[in-house]
Amino acid sequence: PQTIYLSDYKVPAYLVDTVDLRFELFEDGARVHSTLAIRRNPDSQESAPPLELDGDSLVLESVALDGTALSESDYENRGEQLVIRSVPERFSLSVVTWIEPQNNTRLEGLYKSSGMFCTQCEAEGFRCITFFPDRPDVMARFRTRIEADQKAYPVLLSNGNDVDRGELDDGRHFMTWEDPFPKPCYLFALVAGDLVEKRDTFTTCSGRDIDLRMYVEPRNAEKCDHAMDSLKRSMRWDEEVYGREYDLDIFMIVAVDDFNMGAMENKGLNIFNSSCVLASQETATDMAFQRIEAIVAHEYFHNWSGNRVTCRDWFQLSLKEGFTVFRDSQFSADMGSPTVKRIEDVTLLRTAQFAEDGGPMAHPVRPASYMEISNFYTLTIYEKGAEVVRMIHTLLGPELFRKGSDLYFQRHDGQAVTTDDFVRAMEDASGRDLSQFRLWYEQAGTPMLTVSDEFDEGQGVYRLTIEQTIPDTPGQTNKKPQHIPFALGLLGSDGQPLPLRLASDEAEAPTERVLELTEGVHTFEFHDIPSEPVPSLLRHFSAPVRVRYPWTREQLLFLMNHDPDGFNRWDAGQRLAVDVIQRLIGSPDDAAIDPRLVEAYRKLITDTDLDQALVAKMLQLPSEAYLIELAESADVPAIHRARERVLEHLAEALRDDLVACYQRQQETGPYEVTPAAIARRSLRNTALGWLLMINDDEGRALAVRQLNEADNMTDRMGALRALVNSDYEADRRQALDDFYDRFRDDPQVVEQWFSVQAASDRAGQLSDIEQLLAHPAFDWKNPNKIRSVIGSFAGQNLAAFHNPDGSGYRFLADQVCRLDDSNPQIAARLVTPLTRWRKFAPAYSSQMQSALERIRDKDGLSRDVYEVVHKSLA
Ligand code: B3K
Ligand code: ZN
Repeated sequence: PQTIYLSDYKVPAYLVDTVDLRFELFEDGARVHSTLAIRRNPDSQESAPPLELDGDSLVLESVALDGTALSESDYENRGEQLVIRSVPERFSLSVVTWIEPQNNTRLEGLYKSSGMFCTQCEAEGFRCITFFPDRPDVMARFRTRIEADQKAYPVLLSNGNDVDRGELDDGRHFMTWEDPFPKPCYLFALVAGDLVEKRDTFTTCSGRDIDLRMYVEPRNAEKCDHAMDSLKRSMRWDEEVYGREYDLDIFMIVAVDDFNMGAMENKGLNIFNSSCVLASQETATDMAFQRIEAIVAHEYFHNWSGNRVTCRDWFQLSLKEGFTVFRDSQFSADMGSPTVKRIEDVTLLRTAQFAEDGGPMAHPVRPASYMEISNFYTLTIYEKGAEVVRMIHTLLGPELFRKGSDLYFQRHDGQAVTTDDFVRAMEDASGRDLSQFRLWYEQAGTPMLTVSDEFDEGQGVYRLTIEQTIPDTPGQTNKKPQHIPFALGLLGSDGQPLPLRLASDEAEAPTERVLELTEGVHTFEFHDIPSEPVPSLLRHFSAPVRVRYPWTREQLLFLMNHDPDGFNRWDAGQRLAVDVIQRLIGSPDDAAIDPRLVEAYRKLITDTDLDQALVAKMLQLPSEAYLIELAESADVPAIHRARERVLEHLAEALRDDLVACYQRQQETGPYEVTPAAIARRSLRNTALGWLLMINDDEGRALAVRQLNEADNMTDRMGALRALVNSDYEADRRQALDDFYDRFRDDPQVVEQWFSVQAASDRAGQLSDIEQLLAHPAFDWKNPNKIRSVIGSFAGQNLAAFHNPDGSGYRFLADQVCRLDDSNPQIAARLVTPLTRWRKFAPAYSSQMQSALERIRDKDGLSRDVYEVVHKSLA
């Protein structure tokens, strides 16, 4: 496979003004008629370049130029490209292709899912539909006519407004859609199926009524309300916070069962993975409700950050993804608890994105090269990209940031632009110089900040020294220091925040400051400090960096109790727990568990004055994945045992408090998805899980009762998970069987049922996983099922996956090879846990390496998997 470089970017030689599409949909295939209005790009330097159109898996039926059929000598069909050597300055090109959506298992382009036709064109799926300059800087106005059997496909949808419809012979009908906004072809969408429609309306800030429509299979008709409400909240929020009004008259959402990703922001016609949009109290957990709200918002926000202003090329992917993730996380923070949302975002970043940034696939937020763009929809592009935008927000402050985003949208509306254009708009609106800040887009790797301090009692001066280093990553060494906003506070011995005086004569000093690090080493002096303070570093996680500082356990306990920044209170608890667990790894000495940790947790469980949403988060011990990320040379079974020992120790010591906490949190009113209610359920289910860890019979009885009486999926799943992870084997079996019988007809719930087993060290040993793969509800063509069994096993059931005999690795390699032919995008994603092989102790890493080699040696490896495996072994 070829490597594509950003430095090779050239403007397109030809532009497309309009695209006229006609789809004839049949059971044995689809005929696509496309007519393009094409002209030479005045900005292109090339003289009389050939016309080159991208194509993939297309059967070419005919080509005509300005109405005259071309013969095969007039063009060259190279399979992946259709080349016409000589064309006029301006012309119309008509191409007819034949495709087979019913056999499309890659789920890119036009394919079938549960009997309906649907599309996924980002990044390069449109070329699987027809020949086209498939690059985001070619923006055209689309008109789409869909023809299909009326009975099987009563609903026919595409982007924009419906402008015509009618009946045809043989029981067929058609519908025509027109999208007035020029767009890149990756935002094209088509849906045809037997779907029910749910309607609502939204009145925009300028008083326009927007028709909101959701399309789902009839059995899902009752699962649309939450997404619809989330959509309306998103539309209002984007008007209020970013001044962005919706632009078309219709906004549609469609739910599809077979989907490679979460959802897709096609103009006016968002397509969602069913699991990311459908919800009811009985079938979706609180986490699912929150995820749906966030994804609906994310896709909606793309209408401006992505669609109205799009990417020039795929190296700029974070332009739309990083910014839009930042926007959706601001939205979720506003809808719920900002501190909890920050904790969740940082947890994902520190476990998964830091691991990516420290591994063989590390790449900058704006990569310089790739082989397969599908491999670059990564945590770095999305989550680190969002952190980079957040840092601009922190450096500029909310008002200037808003000025910058207004300027960006106004200046680039209708254009395909770069991350540099985004930063320039922020600079121009604020007057700030972000030239050094741009390194965040260019340099990969997680910066490490090493912090040291000294207190000069005589002078009342506290000196803080911060050194920044950025590790080498593939292809990048000797990095330059980056511009890092570092928020901090200092706490006095009474726990009160101290004024931060950077000069001795500073009168009104704030108790929190954002220091700006730009050099390798900085020293800051704080004056009038009465006694040795406890520093609260990197508040709100103001930059995506690691911090090294020699915290004592006393300091961490102090911060857990006193830090006014909720995020840092949580973080202090995590650091303390990490320290306790790490001490235990490989040591059998139970007495080593610090009693102060137990007391800190007792306080969390018993003190009802604390913010319960934060308490629910603070009770979660650092995950195995995070402990692995922190380890030098990870021995996963040892990490797993140490963490379990701490959990069991805590559960035993706090047993009565846990029962009391469980009872106190009993639900009284009707089910609600509010931060307080979510926290209540989370606390209860945590208590239950801990009690079952120690085989507590009262806990077992509570779990069984909760399972039988639950009126919502959060409680049902909480009880099921607790039983599945317990030693009560008979109860576990019974609970799993009952659960399956009850929900066997609901694919989204069956996916949760698969996942809770595959992720469990009790119910998810390799032989169990093999049984799950043989289960009638498992489906090799459905990405959700693959993720819920294979993904959960390799990504969450870490002790089983890292079985010292290497069986987990070989298993994963086999599944990747099996999926490589049918769905390369999913296969490449599944490889991820193996790519981290260098992170593990030698006995493990050598076997992981062999598993990668086993995949490498498969015949006809896809470009997707090839890139990941070769880069990992390099
Ligand atoms: N933009 C889509 C991602 C599509 C990826 C295709 N390989 C979803 C999103 O980020 O909103
Ligand atoms: Zn997105």
